[in-house]
Order: sequence, then structure tokens, then C-alpha cells
Amino acid sequence: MMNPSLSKLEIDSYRSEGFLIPNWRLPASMLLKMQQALAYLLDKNQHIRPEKLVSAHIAKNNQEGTQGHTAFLELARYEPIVDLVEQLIGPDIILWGCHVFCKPGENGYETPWHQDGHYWPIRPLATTTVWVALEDSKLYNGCLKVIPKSHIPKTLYPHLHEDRQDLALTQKIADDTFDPATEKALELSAGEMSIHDIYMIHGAQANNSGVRRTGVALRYMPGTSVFERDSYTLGGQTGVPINFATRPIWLLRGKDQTGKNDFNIGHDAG
Ligand SMILES: O=C(O)CCC(=O)C(=O)O
Repeated sequence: MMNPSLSKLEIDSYRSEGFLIPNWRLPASMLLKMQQALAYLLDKNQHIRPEKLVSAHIAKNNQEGTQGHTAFLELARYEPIVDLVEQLIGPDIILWGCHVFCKPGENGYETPWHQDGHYWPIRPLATTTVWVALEDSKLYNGCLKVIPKSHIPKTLYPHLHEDRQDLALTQKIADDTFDPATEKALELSAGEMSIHDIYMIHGAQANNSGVRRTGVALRYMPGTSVFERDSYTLGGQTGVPINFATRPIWLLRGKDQTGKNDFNIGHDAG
């Protein structure tokens, strides 16, 4: 199988729009494997809302609540996907997160408009997310929506805490920050993926279509950034159980140019 190569047009489009749907999708065998891993994940984590399966790539006890499956780590390290990422963020690549957002067909929680950078202790702020559709993700069942070009000012806008139980995340960008009429729906079939920048404003509607929608968000930062485990300030305000202090991260390619990232923490948890 040829590894994917982005055209100059695709790379330019990612830079100017803040997102990209590459012309490459998971091979059928890999998709099937991931769908089986999803079935395992949902079965083992029935006590957790399926929109909140944080660190699904960590099979052992990771102090973030989810009992994960190694298939998600394999997906995050899958050479063709990392090749795509390399073309966008360069040769030094650190995997620091993997979150499965599964919206059931009835009462699937809304993901409010937000910027990822607001949630994460990465300095300087830089991350590319590859959102892999494990099931069809369309307008009717709450696909990801973005505000094109909203990443350009590299500004984090104010977010307000939403004290609601029916949200995938509870930090919502202030209403007057952007024009919702400019939104673009990233409709994907199972196996396709979208890629978005850390400053991109995005969200997804609730799902009541009767058809489940699942994506796995793989988070990669360049080796020029630090995962600052101690600088996290949002505490319990995000609506998802996270523990950045003990989360393992992986250097997938190249070098940690900062020399400050800790690649030992969390890898030996039982
Ligand atoms: O899938 C969703 O509903 C939200 C995904 C998201 O916010 C992200 O991947 O950053």
C-alpha cells in the first residue's frame, strides 16, 4: 500500500482554511479492526458517556477512567496517518492524546463550539488533530462542523462554562465570537478522516437521528512544544475526566526539540 502524500494544494488549503479532508482513507481491514475495538471499548466502559472516552489508546489503568484498547494506539501510530501529520507539522511528532467521541443515535450529546487550545496545556500552543470516522458522520447524525479560517489570528477566544449534563464538553466559546452562518460541515464516510488545527473553532450538534456516529480524535504536537503537565488550570470544568499529570505521551518521529517533554510518566502504570 502506498503511504498517502498530500498535494501542495491540500497543504495550502490546511494552512489557509484550518482543516483538511485528505484524499486517503483507512483500508477496509483497518477500519474493521477499529470498529471491533470500538465495540470492545463501549462494552467495557458502559459507566462512561460514550462521548467522553478519553485516552482510549491506553489499555491499562491510566487514571483517566476509560479502559482502553491497544488498537487505538496502533491507529495513532499507523504510519500512513503519521505521514499525513508529518506533512503538516514537520518531522518531530509527539502523540499526546486520543479521545473517542461516540454519539449514540438517541440523545447523543452536543459538542459545543470551542477551540481545542483552550483545553490543553501545550506551550507554545500547537497540535494537529486527525479525526477518524469509524462510522458515517454526516449532517443528520451530528458530524463535526468548523468555522473555516477561524484559526488564522492564532487567538484563543473567551470560553464560558456551561453547567449542563448533556454536552460532550462543557467549555463553550462566547456566542458573539464568530458568525455561525460561515460554518462548514465535515461530512465523512466510515474510514475517512478530517484534520484540524488547534485554533480552529469547531463543534457538533446533538444526535437524535437513530444512527450512531463515532470518531476517534488523534492528537499530535510538534517536538517544538512542551506538554506542560503542571500548568493545567481548568480542573473539573471541562466535563471530561482528564489527568494530564500522569498521561503517557509518545515521541513518534524525530526529536523532542525542547528537551522538556517527559516520555516516561505513565508508561509503567499497572
Ligand atoms: O466529535 C466531536 O463531537 C468533537 C470532536 C472535537 O471536538 C475534537 O476532535 O477536537
